Amino acid sequence: MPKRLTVDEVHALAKSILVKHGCSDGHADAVADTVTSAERDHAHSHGLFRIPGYVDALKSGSVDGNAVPEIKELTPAIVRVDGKNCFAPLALNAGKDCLVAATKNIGIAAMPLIRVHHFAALWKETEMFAEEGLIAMAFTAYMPTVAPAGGSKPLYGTNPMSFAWPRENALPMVFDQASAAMAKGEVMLADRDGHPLPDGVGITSDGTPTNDPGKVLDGGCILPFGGYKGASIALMIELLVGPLIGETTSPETHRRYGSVSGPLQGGELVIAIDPSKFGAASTWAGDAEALFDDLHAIDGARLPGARRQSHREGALEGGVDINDGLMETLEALAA
Ligand code: NDP
Ligand code: PYC
Repeated sequence: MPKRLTVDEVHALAKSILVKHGCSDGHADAVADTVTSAERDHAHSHGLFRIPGYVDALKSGSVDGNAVPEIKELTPAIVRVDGKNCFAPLALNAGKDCLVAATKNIGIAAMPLIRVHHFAALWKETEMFAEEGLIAMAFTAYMPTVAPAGGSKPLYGTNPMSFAWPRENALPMVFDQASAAMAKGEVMLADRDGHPLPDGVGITSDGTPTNDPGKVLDGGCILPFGGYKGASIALMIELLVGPLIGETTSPETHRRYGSVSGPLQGGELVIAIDPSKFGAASTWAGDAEALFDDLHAIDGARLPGARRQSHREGALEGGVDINDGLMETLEALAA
């Protein structure tokens, strides 16, 4: 029987491990919030499963668990956060209010984050802006894991993007998807749990299609979602979170920091939009709801994010099950 923890216990466990391994209270709290939200929403590939990687990064010194992120207004619409080698969650929190203020003032604003180590699911990072009434998009890259269209060697990161749309009487609509056919974290969970991958997710080191997650992780690579279309989105994300903001692309991240385990230094970009400033202040929300109603009128269709959000209440009331092996690892890290 897997061990069941309350959401508060998940947070306390994550935070205590991070503090023990060198994180300040603020960083430990911010990462624990991220990990706990993932467990609460059954996004297990980016929940407690990531704690050993966060600890590896602290132990190797690649991440500074005490860094104080620095905010700089590059223009009235561009608020840059320099994480100074910290985990991304506290850097994001540090810049949040400035981005919200700039967006509400100008209508559209962006927050590049540099020198951050990102290891999380991206939906939380747009949902938090939708909770402030803003539309938000977020992007980050990783290290070479995904083959470009036509190739069979890893080049792009699994490069997620998230988009959130605020709603008046419902949770925001949020999608969050890797530009890979499957996030690497999901491939790792399939490997751990002995599940085959669906067709079209991965190839072996010699380019042969495989359903074996172990072979994908051992020198193979993940394919982009939707062939060349997903590959172009992966490329766009590399450009937005690398060259545009003065951070590394996935291949460059690998060249510089590839020998380190856990989350590697890189960039993130958040773009926020104030829907009340685009000329449809009194209609945008209702018109969007009409579209959502049209979608729901189609049998079998649902909004992205709805499955994830549907787990929330149950987890807050009844807790979440933690995989046995993972629990042992976490207890050892906490001891
Ligand atoms: P999925 O393919 O599981 O889901 C992608 C999106 O599609 C979700 O918003 C999901 O909503 C939605 N969706 C799934 N099925 C349907 C459906 N039938 N109808 C409508 N919408 C649907 O996720 P990925 O494997 O692509 O990514 C998993 C996680 O990994 C993400 O949170 C991502 O941020 C994270 N990641 C992080 C990286 C990093 O560098 N930090 C790199 C890559 C990934 P729902 O959840 O409700 O099913
Ligand atoms: O699941 O692909 C992934 C991932 C990369 C970095 C964090 N998560």
